[in-house]
Amino acid sequence: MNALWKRLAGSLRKTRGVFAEGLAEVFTQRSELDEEFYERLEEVLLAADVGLETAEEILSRLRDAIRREGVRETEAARAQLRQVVVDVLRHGWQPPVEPEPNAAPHVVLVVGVNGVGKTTSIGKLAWHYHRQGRRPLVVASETYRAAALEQLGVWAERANAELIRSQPGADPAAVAFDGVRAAHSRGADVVLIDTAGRIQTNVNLMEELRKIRRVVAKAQPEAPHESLLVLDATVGQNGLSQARQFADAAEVSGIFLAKLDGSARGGVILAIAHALGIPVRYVGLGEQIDALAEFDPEPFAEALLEPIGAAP
Ligand SMILES: Nc1nc2c(ncn2[C@@H]2O[C@H](COP(=O)(O)OP(=O)(O)O)[C@@H](O)[C@H]2O)c(=O)[nH]1
Ligand SMILES: [Mg+2]
Repeated sequence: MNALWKRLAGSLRKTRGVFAEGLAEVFTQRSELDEEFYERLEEVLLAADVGLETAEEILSRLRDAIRREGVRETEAARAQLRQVVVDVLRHGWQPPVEPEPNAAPHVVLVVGVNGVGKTTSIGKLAWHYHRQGRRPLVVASETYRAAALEQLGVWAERANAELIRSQPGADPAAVAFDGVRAAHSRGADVVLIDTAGRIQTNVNLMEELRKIRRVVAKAQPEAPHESLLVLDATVGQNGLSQARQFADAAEVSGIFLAKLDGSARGGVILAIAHALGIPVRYVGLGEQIDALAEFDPEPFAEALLEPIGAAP
């Protein structure tokens, strides 16, 4: 946990700047747990883009815990806050579904709006699986743009993954089908399907996602095993409404929160956990191939809340 914590603390610099520093101020400068303490705390939560609804929930749980435990000192309140944050992050959380060895290929469909980090995140996931000794295969079901096909090709090569692609303009569902079949014939055991970016309000593109799902299930009955929605942490609360609409249309089973390193709004991870109940599975912590972490509530709570320079 220490290694992960150190890495998170470094990558989450921007959010920590708002969160950890703001909290340090609240907890050291205020000696009483009065109304002003809660107000200052709320300001810090909102500044990190936790969102009003989630911030109020956190404060209400904190008040309860403080009352219940008879806490009088701000330092002890800090421990209570940490526990409340862990509880919020645990809501709906499960570790990622790991592909079973020697089973049929584990199929992951990756969806989201344009530019959120889908292709990059697929590159990281392919590398993650490759490092575990799996045989990843990536599928370019984003067929509209030639540049997108090339970008995925570059990531596939870096990650030692096989690549299935077709001509620009091919039917995305047909390519996805071919990809899953190719995984069977080539002995790949993880299939990562890259889809074109789409706006959640575009009915045709949402219908296309449903078609991809149906066709993938024809290639392999229980697939896709996971539908990962990639969200961009730098857009903060806006990602939440994206997620709600995608969840309805695309049967999202997990979230990949990309660009958490470049965001001062990392508090949105609390809002996602609290409001959506869709598990955050992974976070993206940079543009490099290994800048990926599996989401785990406790080290994340530590990394978000602990004062700069402290170690758990
Ligand atoms: N800092 C940072 N940048 C990222 C991360 N993930 C993706 N990006 C960048 O976001 C931009 C869009 O990524 P891309 O994968 O092409 O998005 P897509 O359109 O959803 O496929 C690129 O410049 C990536 O390098 C991340 O975790 N951290
Ligand atoms: Mg892309």
